[in-house]
Amino acid sequence: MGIIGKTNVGKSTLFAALTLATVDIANHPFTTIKPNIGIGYVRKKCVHVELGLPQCNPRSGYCLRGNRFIPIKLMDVVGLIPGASKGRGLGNKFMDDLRQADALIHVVDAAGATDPEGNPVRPGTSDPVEEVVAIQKEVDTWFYTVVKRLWNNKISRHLFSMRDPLELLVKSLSGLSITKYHVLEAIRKAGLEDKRIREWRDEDIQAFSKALRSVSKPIIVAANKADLPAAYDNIKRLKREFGEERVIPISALAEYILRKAALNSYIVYIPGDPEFRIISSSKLTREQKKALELIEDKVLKRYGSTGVQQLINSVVFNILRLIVVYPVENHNKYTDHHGNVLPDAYLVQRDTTVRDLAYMVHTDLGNSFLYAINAKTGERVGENYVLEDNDVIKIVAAKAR
Ligand SMILES: Nc1nc2c(ncn2[C@@H]2O[C@H](COP(=O)(O)OP(=O)(O)OP(=O)(O)O)[C@@H](O)[C@H]2O)c(=O)[nH]1
Ligand SMILES: [Mg+2]
Repeated sequence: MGIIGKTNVGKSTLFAALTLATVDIANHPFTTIKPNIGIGYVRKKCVHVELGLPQCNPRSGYCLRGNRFIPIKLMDVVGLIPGASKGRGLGNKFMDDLRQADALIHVVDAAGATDPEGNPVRPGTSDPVEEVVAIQKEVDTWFYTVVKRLWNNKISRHLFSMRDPLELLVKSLSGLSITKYHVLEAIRKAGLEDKRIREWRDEDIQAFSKALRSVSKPIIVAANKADLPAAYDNIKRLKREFGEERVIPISALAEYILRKAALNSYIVYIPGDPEFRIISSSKLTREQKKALELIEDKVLKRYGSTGVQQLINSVVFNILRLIVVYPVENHNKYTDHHGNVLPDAYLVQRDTTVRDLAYMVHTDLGNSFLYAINAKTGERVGENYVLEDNDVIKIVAAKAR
């Protein structure tokens, strides 16, 4: 996931809240000058609860009170200003870093406390709806520039000699984490199914890249600074304008403070929870107590959470529509050969087959695949079995020679 947005809106604060990494945060434009890369977690009820097991032993991520936290890669990039796609600000740099992203989190200043160039202004001054439109226009322009460049340098040259222009298109775009599915969807969305690729004109390429951006790098809006009263009405407007499920109100700062406080054992807080508990009030300074009270009052009571975990979950489960599957080696005990219970949780696409899963675990396992066992039912399943959410799977392969 890429974290994008105007400069000085809280992208790095969100990144730090999600990864607990130490990064530069400051109230002025262009604090971040190089991308930050880290690991955050999506939260899901762990299948060990459903299986009636006391606990699990994740190899990566962790499990807290029945909630499995599964790792995802995050990138916080430099901020944008109008004209970024033409090189204003640090625009050009931003663009290249996001090639690998499967989805984009667009952080906006929902309190309108920064101008279009990212300078601090009185909350309520700027319009976050305009900010969303302006920044997403920059992203689409960048995408078009990249596609057009590929078209001129790679695609157009071979378009007439290639038997299958679609394959050429898919291959040329693969560096942007784009699949054949994305390309076909974009062609459909742009209404270009009946037009031969060889005959596409510039406006067709433009419509195609706009559609391609939206299917291959879907954007969710993180309406940040939701703790400030100036954000309340703006959040309603953002939801009305861009859709209820595409706009998630968050307070990155509140989440950051809660996660840090939990790390220092001042409070008990599980990311995504509607509340926290103070462990020992005497350890806290007056300022710290005040900050926690404010978070409780202005954020948790109002929105039901800081919104940060909901944001990540929304991207993974509502937008990318991924499911979670657990490969195991012992299907009776749900363990690997060391006895670790449910050691791995994989986020996979909905149409993934058990054979695809075998390849994800290890190429050899994919190559020598014989059959699999659905650990919950004890049934044997063949290579074309399509995985379901929360499946626990043992893969049986031919012995290595
Ligand atoms: N009130 C409030 N302020 C926030 C919140 N999140 C971030 N901020 C403040 O916004 C300012 C900018 O935060 P950064 O995280 O550095 O913003 P950025 O988008 O990474 O900025 P650049 O890297 O400069 O583009 C800081 O003063 C933060 O404390 C929030 O949820 N609420
Ligand atoms: Mg930053």
